[in-house]
Amino acid sequence: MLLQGALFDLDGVLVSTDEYHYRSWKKMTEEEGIAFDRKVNHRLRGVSRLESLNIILEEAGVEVPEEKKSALTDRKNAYYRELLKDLTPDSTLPGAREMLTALGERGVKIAVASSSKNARTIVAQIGIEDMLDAIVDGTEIERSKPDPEVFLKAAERVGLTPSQCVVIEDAEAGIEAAKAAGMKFVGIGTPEGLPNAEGRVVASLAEISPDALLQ
Ligand code: B16
Ligand code: MG
Repeated sequence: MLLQGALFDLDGVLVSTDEYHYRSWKKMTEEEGIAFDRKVNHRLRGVSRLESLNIILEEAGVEVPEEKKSALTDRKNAYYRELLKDLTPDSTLPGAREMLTALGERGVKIAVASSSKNARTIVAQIGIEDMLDAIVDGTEIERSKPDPEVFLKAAERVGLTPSQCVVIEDAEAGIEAAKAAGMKFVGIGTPEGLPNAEGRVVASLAEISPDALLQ
């Protein structure tokens, strides 16, 4: 029996906004004299904005009073939203658009399940709204990945049970969330970058067929 729902993470799976996140965190941390590199950035995949800042500060050994944190995350988000203006339909990652089309033709329910509060802007910029049955984003959840909340909400939104859904994720936190939700999963990236995906990893959506994804 093939699965009936595909729940896609957004950043790093359908579109490479992960690079924009890196560049905007880098700009803000450089201005503040806070150490930050790509290795730390990898830990931010799928993690909420405030939690991302906390990870950066912890890695850099810097303490910032709670009340000052929102000024830093707001500034990072302003830089990030400026970069988002460059997104076009051509910005979708290899195989993403083809996969959404093929799944839609098979009658599979498709949702975007993202920790990002900017997810709806991104979806609109890359022009995939019409291919989706639901979007659950960072504004609708209380607990970000690895908590399963975003995926459970997305399954509910498309009228399916967790066991009928596959999650497609580029983040360790997202794979953890899929497992906690009781869903199948496919990792996008490398087996080393996603150790908890237990080898169920492909480099991009161009490397897997719709049927293989649904098995
Ligand atoms: P925002 P995803 C996540 O999106 C990103 O991977 C993560 O790096 C980011 O911190 C998070 O969204 C919050 O994003 O600042 O736009 O609300 O991978 O879950 O689609
Ligand atoms: Mg992601």
